[in-house]
Amino acid sequence: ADMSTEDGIKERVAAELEAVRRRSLGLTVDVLDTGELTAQHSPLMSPLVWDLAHVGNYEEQWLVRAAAGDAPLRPEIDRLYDAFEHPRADRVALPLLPPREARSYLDQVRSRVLDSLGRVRFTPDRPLLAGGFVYGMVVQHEHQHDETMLATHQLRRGGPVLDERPAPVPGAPPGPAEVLVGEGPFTMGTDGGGDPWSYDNERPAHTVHLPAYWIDAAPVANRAYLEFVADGGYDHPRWWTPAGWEWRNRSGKRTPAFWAREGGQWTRRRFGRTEPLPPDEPVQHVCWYEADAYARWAGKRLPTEAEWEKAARFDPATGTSRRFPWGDADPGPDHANLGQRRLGPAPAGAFPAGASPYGCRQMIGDVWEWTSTDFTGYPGFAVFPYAEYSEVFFGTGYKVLRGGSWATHPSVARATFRNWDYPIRRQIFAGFRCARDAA
Ligand code: AVJ
Ligand code: FE
Repeated sequence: ADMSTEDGIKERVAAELEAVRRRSLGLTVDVLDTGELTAQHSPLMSPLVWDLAHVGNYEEQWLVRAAAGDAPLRPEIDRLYDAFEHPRADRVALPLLPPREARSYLDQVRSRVLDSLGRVRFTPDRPLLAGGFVYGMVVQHEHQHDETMLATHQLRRGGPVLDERPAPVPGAPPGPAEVLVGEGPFTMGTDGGGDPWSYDNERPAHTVHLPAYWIDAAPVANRAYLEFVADGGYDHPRWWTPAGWEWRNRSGKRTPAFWAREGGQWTRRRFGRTEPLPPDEPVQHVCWYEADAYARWAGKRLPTEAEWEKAARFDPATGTSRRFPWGDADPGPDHANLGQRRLGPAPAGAFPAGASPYGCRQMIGDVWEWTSTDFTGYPGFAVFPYAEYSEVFFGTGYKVLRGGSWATHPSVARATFRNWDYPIRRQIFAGFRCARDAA
């Protein structure tokens, strides 16, 4: 689609709305029965049927009501699907729309949206609509919930229901283990120029000066993480922060989530299948405390969020920051493992064509990467269009994750995109890479 014209943006909006809905249905009503859709698979997650109707209600509030100015369709269910009204663990007890009703609510909302799309004007004097922003916001919202629903699938008991779809991984000559990022300034964040659908928390673009540092060229793989486990990494408080050690004692965890030791072999459970632990894959399902402890054991540390972003997108030859590590072009299959093309990460060190100017691979896709930074607003941050997306989470104990995972759709994976979670969380598709001071 030609994103320089209003019609071009609308064409892309319609295609993206259609594609994300196909994905949502493929994770819910297409593959699970009513019992599974309404069950609570984990206290950490919503019943899948809540996510499904929630994305429809969000679409109604932002596209039917706010963008088109049309009358509400089902205002009486707004509170049921308000994430701040009911914690995830309580949602199973709510009078939720049953799957069939949720499905038809989604269809009703969507047909209203498509009916009004032609008459809504993307005028620059309405910031919500300029460049089709609010439509992009709704597409990204549903894709983010789809990744959350995949985490629910991973936690669910029972046999596999998701197709394997193993996408080929381009061959990769081995590269250096670490790269050196020289001292100096770079542009962090965006003003939305190249990415009109970027979120408020990615803005504004601002200059950050960093001392020189080394950063791993690839995410930490299971093989290396196993050495930490075998070396008694979980048994020595010296590798852990006090809060991390407390988490280790309280939780009783001694490996990443979904790992097991069976007959002298390490296995992991993945979407209803148990398989040998693949040594070359980036480690997944570790919490921030585990990532931080591993890094200390390895004589390193987690990168700051700014160090992560500079290594991912700054080009020292031109002095500019890119949209993606490989340049400004949208992600292709040779750049990154994104969008649930596989049901897991590709081997660490893959995707040389997606490397950043400094030579870091897999900064986008495969696994979310924990950084050492707390989630806060950039200097000059302004809420847009609502505080409950980002601002209410600033400074309340969340750590920033970067880069997206194999489950993240390309529309939500860019070098400025910021994710956040509590340092104890392990159900998300997160791993990490390490850094160290150059001095
Ligand atoms: C940005 C992934 C932390 O899932 O809580 C979904 C995204 N915001 N609905 C979340 C989001 C509102 C958010 N994360
Ligand atoms: Fe949401």
